[in-house]
Amino acid sequence: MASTACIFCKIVKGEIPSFKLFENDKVFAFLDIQPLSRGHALVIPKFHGAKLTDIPDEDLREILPVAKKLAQVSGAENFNILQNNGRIAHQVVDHVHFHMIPKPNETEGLGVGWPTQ
Ligand code: IU
Repeated sequence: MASTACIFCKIVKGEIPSFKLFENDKVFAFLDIQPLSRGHALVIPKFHGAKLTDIPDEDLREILPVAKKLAQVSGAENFNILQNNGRIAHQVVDHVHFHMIPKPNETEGLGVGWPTQ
């Protein structure tokens, strides 16, 4: 299930530190280490698979509600949910991950209960 070589599996197991935002039996969420904006989060299945097509539905269906909650907590009115599959599609880490990328503007507040990055 978990891959010993996978960096995101190591993050899930706590072998590599991360800023954890959420965890349950199937899902783990943490702040991206190279954020495109403040609050840029990654939501991943604990099940190891490189591409969306490798992940069982029962694990996948737990992901979007977490991404939705993180978007709500971020306070961002504008945000992207992004998920890349394969090098040509800009996937760098071969463990499925959904980006939640807040798109702040000058008027909306970001950072309700969130760290400064
Ligand atoms: P991509 O969809 O595979 O291109 O995105 C990979 C993301 O994983 C990218 O935004 C990295 O900053 C992020 N990341 C991370 O948060 N922690 C890590 O240890 C590694 C990559 I490696």
